[in-house]
Amino acid sequence: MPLIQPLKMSRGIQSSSWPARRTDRGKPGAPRFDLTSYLDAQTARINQALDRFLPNASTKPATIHQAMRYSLFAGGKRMRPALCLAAAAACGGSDADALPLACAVECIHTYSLIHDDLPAMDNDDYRRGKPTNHKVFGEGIAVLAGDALLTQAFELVAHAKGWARYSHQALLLELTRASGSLQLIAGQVADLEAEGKKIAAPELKYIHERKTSALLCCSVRLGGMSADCSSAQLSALTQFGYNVGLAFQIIDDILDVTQTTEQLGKTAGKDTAARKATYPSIVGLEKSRRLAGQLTQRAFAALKIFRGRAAALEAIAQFLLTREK
Ligand code: GRG
Repeated sequence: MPLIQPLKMSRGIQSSSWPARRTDRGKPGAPRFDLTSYLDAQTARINQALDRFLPNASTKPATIHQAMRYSLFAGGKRMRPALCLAAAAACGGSDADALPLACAVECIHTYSLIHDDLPAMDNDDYRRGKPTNHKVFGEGIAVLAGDALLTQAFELVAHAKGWARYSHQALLLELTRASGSLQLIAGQVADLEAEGKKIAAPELKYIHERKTSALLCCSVRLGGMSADCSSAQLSALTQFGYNVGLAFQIIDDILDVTQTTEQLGKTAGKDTAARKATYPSIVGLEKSRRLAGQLTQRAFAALKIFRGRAAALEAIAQFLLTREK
């Protein structure tokens, strides 16, 4: 039995159910998981920890610390750190132990967005509902703010406890592999090189696996590691994170063509303008939605091993499938 009621996908997700509200879809009779309260509480916890870990805005050189904090606290959804904490909980761990790793992932994610927005990359003026970092601080400082956030992430790993099964070396390898030239950067390179070209679905999947899924997957794996999880639990989290990551990027591509700039807090319609290959452009909107639903079902199936302790992971995956921004 899947942990949450399966979506009806015989003819794709029905338009009346798309997009759904920000709530979970529990089994009939099962206690409802209040995702809104959960995410609000975790976001506050993550923001507090980030604020504590980062040099304050007046620390010399103040410009760089202001620029780092500007993007970090601009109002991101905090999905990667929330997933990290939820994975820790599924494996019997604590928020306190997982927080340095959750914050590390958010620092890497924010760095990637700052650099992605630069004129040399996607050249965007708007992110997280605000002018992009380089628009406020200039290109030089934006490059450095991204570099500093990336470096900060590794310092945060050093603040983690280290566990019997997972040493600091294992944690560092996890983060460096997900964000290095074989994953996050590889995805971005392939994305840049594919611009304006016709590519097929397997190449697009290659990009999504690296550009998006790798860091999402790393987030849940690090959460599990912070709970000294078993290898079976780590494999389950890997399956979950991989599939949620792929679904996340398909939804992101759908939202790019269905939502407005105001709704998204970032420039809508960028993919079409840049002639980027996306699932909607290759297979159409309905099939893209169906694919994202199927990937989310696979993610749910991976959670069976946690026997009811993965309610937060499940609810976040459902929310990511039905989100509107
Ligand atoms: C090293 C020069 C250099 C650049 C690195 C790797 C990289 C640039 C950019 C990749 C960034 C990217 C656009 C990844 C796609 C993943 C994605 C859809 C990000 C948006 O994530 P959300 O929706 O954003 O979680 P918020 O703002 O809510 O955190």
